[in-house]
Amino acid sequence: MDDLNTTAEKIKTMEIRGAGRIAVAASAALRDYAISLKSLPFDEFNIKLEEAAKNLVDTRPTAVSLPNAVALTKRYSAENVPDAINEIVDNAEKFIKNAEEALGKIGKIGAERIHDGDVVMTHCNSHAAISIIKTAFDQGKDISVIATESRPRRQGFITIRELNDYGIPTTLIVDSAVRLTMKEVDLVVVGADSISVNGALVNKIGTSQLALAAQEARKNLIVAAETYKFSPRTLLGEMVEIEDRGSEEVVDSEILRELPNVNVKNPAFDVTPAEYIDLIITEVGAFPPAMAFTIIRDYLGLELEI
Ligand code: RI2
Repeated sequence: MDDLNTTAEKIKTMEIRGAGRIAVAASAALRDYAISLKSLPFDEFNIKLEEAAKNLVDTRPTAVSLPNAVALTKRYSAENVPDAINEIVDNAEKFIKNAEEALGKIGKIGAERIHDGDVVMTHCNSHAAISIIKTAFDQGKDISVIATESRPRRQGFITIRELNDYGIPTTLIVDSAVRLTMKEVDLVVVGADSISVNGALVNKIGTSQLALAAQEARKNLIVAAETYKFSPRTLLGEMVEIEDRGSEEVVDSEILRELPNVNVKNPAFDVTPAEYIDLIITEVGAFPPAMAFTIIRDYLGLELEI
């Protein structure tokens, strides 16, 4: 279970992060773990695999890409270990290939929404959102980006480095400058950790602030999300859990020790209601958020459980 535990730990500590990358890493880890169980009797194999799946899913609660990837990878109908392993390996290869191809497709579809001369605002670090921005740039459009810092972990720095290296003119702002800066923006593009059946978006804390400011300034907000970022469990009434992370991400523990009456709250995600979202760009097309149920039914299946 060593490699699996290592991957689980890297997801927990955010060494592996980003809803898409977490999903791909979990699928690969489960595949390799299943292969390592090849000499076990079938009933033991089943138990170990369930434990491993739970171990991965429990690392971070919010990005539904993680339980979706695990559920899609560990599905098998075989009743013996070698055949079950073959199915799991096939599932993982398929999931990882689709996830990689999805980014290119999302880029192509989403880039249609970016026009020559546009200023695009983005938040945090989303590979799907960046794929749209890079594709528009590759098409020769003269665009620039405003990227938020994304406190507390400042994933905005990953974004600005990536855009810089690609040659895209980029301006970094602190999160609290979003509303003031919105008047310069033509389009907001963000990623997704989860999308629920009512079309609400769960994404990095502060996303809903971009959405509010965009709506006030009459600018469109589009979401870049692979179909596996939609949450089938929200069909059963389940709410997406918002991850609370440690206070040390926000303020130095030394400082906090001197402030016994101060409590720090560090929610990592927030919810943007569907009415603030213009379109969700997936690898199978651009949909209004009201079509979330259709995407869950047609591309994930209603019985997806872990
Ligand atoms: P991609 C990230 O979460 C951000 O919230 C980002 O918008 C989302 O995952 C999707 O990222 P975190 O892992 O899958 O930084 O598009 O907490 O890369």
